[in-house]
Amino acid sequence: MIQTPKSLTLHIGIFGRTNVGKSTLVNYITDQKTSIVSSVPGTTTDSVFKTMELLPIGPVTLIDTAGLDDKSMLAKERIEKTNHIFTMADVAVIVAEANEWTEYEKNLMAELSSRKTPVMILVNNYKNIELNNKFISEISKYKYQVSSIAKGQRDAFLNEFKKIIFEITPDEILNNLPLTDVIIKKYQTVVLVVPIDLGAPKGRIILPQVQMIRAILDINAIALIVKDSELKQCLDNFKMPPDLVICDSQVVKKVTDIVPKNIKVTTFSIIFTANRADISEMMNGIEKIKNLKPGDKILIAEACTHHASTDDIGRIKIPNLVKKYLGFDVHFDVTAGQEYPKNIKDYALVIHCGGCMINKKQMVSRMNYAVENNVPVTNYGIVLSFVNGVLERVMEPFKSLILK
Ligand SMILES: Nc1nc2c(ncn2[C@@H]2O[C@H](COP(=O)(O)OP(=O)(O)OP(=O)(O)O)[C@@H](O)[C@H]2O)c(=O)[nH]1
Ligand code: SF4
Ligand SMILES: [Mg+2]
Repeated sequence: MIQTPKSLTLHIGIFGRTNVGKSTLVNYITDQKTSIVSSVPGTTTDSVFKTMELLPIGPVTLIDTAGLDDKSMLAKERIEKTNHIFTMADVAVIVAEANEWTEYEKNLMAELSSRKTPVMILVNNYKNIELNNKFISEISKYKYQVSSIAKGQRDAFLNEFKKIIFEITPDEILNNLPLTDVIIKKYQTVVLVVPIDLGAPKGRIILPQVQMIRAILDINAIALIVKDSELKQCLDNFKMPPDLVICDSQVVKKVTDIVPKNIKVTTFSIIFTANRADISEMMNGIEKIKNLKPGDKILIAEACTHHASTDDIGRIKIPNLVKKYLGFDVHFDVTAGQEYPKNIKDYALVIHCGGCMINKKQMVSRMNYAVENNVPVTNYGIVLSFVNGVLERVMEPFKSLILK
């Protein structure tokens, strides 16, 4: 469990008015003092993330948020932080008081339903008020009433809580495999090309590659891992050609040159993006590259922060290759971390990383946000393949997903 990447856990957002008992509930579920509890409204300021195993669902991340009903200046910052959690919650729990369904809860429901986030309502029953079932039945059939300090009831509560969360979680989230059902079939052979250059982390293989190996094993296919320097020798040794070669985007040109035309090739980054975002939209972003003008601003968006190397893909390689392709200068900004800059409309294009550190919901939210602001989005792997003249070939395994 400790090893399961957070991006692959079900994200459960806990929302509700200040002082309604959200943090108490999180502590009750985790059986730990995960969040600070107090009778002062607005105690939780930064969202608190707690990952735990919740069988049969599997690993989940509980997100205790700050209430949004405080009108103070300080509350503004908290509200922004909680709004950010809407973008990543796969399912939501609204903690409410018995028989209190105010404008606040109604707005919360509207926000969550606009994001298609399934909701469970948890009524805090510590005042022992008999629940007027009617008011909540009209809103959701998924509800439960609990006093989150009643120790003797924790097991019964957890069983019911897990049952409801399991029921409301969409299947595609519960069985989220990196598109292996579209591009790889049972018993097929896949060669993974993993360059071990100076930029590679010492002593380990990076997360998207590890996740891909696991996904291939999960569908009973065969994974063979090789560096780009040994790829030709590896392919020459096959009696039957492999069904697919997946490579790091940075060696896509070299790999497509080596791999015979009858063998399909794509990149890790494209598989992850296709699994987590609208690949047709990403292809529209490529159309935009063709029409960029001198001086246009491009946003390189990375979903996590890391120390950039001297030949960093987002800061150095992609900007240089795009400028070379265009034959004139354009301006690149980099944003790293979970939020976009406020002036997103100033950009002609967003080039997004594979987003391996964020969940699918967040990746989709980030894409939608740019598109809603009329800024086309594309992806690292797609851009690198495009400027290297091999886009058509690496997109071939996904053609059933691309809308013309
Ligand atoms: N007696 C009793 N008190 C509870 C229960 N749930 C919450 N409380 C109390 O209600 C107060 C607020 O609880 P919190 O869990 O801090 O509420 P919150 O929703 O996280 O509040 P903010 O972080 O301010 O948004 C605390 O004093 C809790 O001890 C309960 O089931 N029984
Ligand atoms: S920058 Fe993006 S692709 Fe790279 S590690 Fe972070 S989230 Fe993953
Ligand atoms: Mg709290």
